[in-house]
Amino acid sequence: KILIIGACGQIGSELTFKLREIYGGDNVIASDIRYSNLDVVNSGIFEIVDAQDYASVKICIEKHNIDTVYLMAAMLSATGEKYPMKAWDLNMDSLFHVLNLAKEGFIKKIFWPSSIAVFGPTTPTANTPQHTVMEPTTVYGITKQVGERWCDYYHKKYGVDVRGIRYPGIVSWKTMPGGGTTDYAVEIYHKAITDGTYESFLSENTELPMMFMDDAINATVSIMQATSSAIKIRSAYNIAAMSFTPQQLAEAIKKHIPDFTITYNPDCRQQIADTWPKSIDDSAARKDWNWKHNFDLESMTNEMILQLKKKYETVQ
Ligand code: VAH
Repeated sequence: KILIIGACGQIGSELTFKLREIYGGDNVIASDIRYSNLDVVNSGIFEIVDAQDYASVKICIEKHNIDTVYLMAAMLSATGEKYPMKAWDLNMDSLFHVLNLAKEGFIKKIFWPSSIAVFGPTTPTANTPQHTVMEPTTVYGITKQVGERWCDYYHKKYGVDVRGIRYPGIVSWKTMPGGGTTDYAVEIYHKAITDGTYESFLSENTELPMMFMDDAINATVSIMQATSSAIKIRSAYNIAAMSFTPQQLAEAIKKHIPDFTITYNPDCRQQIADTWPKSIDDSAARKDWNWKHNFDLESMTNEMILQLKKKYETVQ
């Protein structure tokens, strides 16, 4: 049985629906610290689990006979800068509880999300390699870098079958992201439809690696379905689909909404974005477990506009 911790979040919610589709609703238990996404809560088995509380996690694992855990709970980059110690405690306590439960034999397989936030201002920004200098300057990036080291350590020392992916910015329409630096790339689509204009908190030429949610979910499912011997890297794999700037994204939206306008008012998140890569080399993932993306900026924008127009029409 599968447990998703952080099932109400941007990735966790779509992962829940996808895993229920693949493995059957009764085999997938969704959990979060509160009932913050009623679509997830009301569409299958749901438990309140506090990822920072070892007993809370262990009780759920024993109650539902869980053998696989997707740990999707974390505090993201922007919020993490506001509450550094909370970000450290949440992101690290939750990882240690799940790694230790696996070490003690209660869990067989773990998915743990890393991020391009592990890279910092001294990392080569173009086609950033799988193995390179990583001096992250955000608390979130530090938790992801050290989390990768612990995952690799628990695999080598205790044989824990943990697998990870360095997600780029993720664009989705079903659930809003929370507290990220790349959230502009989701907000802009909503505002383009509801207001016809968007004030970007990143400057027009801020190029970042991005990915449509469907590709991110497919990557997550496929790395977990790969045979253990195929997973050569137990920290976390680079994956990539596209890179774009707010200006390029606005141009893609204008093809659907010609009168859409964008303005720029960079805030504190600009300093975070400036430390991250512009593009990512994901050849290791493509080689080891046949990763490939399907969506580019145009096809993602087609899908986002189509789905959000439907979503807002039903609301009005
Ligand atoms: C964030 N969406 O903005 C996350 C992600 C690469 C960005 O880690 O913090």
